[in-house]
Amino acid sequence: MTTALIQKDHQAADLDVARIREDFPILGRQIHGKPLVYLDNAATTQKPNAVIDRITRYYTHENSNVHRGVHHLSEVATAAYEGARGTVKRFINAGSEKEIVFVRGTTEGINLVASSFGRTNVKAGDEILISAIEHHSNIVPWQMLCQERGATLRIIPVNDAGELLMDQVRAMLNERTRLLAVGHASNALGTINPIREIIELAHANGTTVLIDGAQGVPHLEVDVQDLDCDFYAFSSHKVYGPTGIGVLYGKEALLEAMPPYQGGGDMILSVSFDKTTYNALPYKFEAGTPDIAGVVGLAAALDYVSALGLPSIAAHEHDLLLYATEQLEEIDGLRIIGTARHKASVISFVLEGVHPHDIGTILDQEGIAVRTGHHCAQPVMMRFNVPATGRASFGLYNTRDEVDALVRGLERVIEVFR
Ligand code: 7TS
Repeated sequence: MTTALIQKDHQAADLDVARIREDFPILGRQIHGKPLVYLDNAATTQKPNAVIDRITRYYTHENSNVHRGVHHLSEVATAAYEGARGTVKRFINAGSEKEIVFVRGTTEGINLVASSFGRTNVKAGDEILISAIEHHSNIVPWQMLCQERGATLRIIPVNDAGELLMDQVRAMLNERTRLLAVGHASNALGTINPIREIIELAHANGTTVLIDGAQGVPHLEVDVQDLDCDFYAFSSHKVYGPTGIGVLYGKEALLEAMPPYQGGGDMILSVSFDKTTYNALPYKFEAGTPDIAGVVGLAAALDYVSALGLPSIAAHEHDLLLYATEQLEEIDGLRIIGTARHKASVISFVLEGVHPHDIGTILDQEGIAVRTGHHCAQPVMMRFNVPATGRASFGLYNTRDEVDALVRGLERVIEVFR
């Protein structure tokens, strides 16, 4: 064992995973008569009691609409909702609560920027730069925008390990590049991108930067001021919070200059048939009754993660990544797709002679949940010349025993199909 690995083990021991697992009621379930081994955390994470109970408390004690009534419950709900905005601000170290916009998730955050920032700033002949390993939600909104504006979408290539070619980033940035949008970490390969360097290069070129943080926030400490990104989007459900809610961080000056994304209640100051004036940030971008329960649930999730500490979580997940990589590499005919030096706890793989879908089905019978398919990243599959992969992705509650279960499950797959 290398010194680095031993160090990681030491840090990983910070996390009392056996106790932590008791916080997640679903982990006690049996699936097809076997204990659940949940290794699909990149798709969505399970929820701790702290989140489930917080949502129950909201609906049993606090439910009301926000920013409206003077009655007690409306004040309580508004305080909870706006308090959660403060929690998010602190979690990603934003400069102001005005910079925290609640959206449905990463997808909506990116669409908001494509629609509002894109339509006002991107014109015919301009270029938008993304990478070859993006999730569809960081591809399609830009394609739609480019089509509408007559702009060009350009793709930063990756090497065979799945790492962005940084000399290409330098070469592709030019006076026409309005926006660069890349993932913090890839959901299909696990690659952690050097976003600090990318942001610096883009800014030196006068290019605005959006980071798709869907796979960043659950695993890495994020300080948006330190990174100096212009936009950062993430989803609550991938960081142990509820589904249907997420965050778009944007620098105040940029958000201030952007037109609303949707019209409706809450986003206005005054409406008449002649003229409507818009509300201040961040409300300008939060039309309609928001997902109040989702927002307070998200804050509970971020508090939960903060209490454990992202450095400890990251060390534990890194230990699982190294252990699982070693174990999987031992399996005859198994090939890992995505071998970047810096990886989040995601392992994509193919097994010679077995379709990934069949891997998923057999593992499911053993109670093991992995994702199989293209992971909403079809261009990644094309780049690596595979139709699909199996993917195990680890969260803070996973264990080495579960990695062993995965390995036994894959041996069973081989028995059945070879
Ligand atoms: N970006 C990345 C990098 C993602 O991994 C995902 C979801 C999204 C954006 C979209 O997030 P949403 O919450 O708006 O849907 N990724 C996955 C996945 O890997 N398996 O299921 C969803």
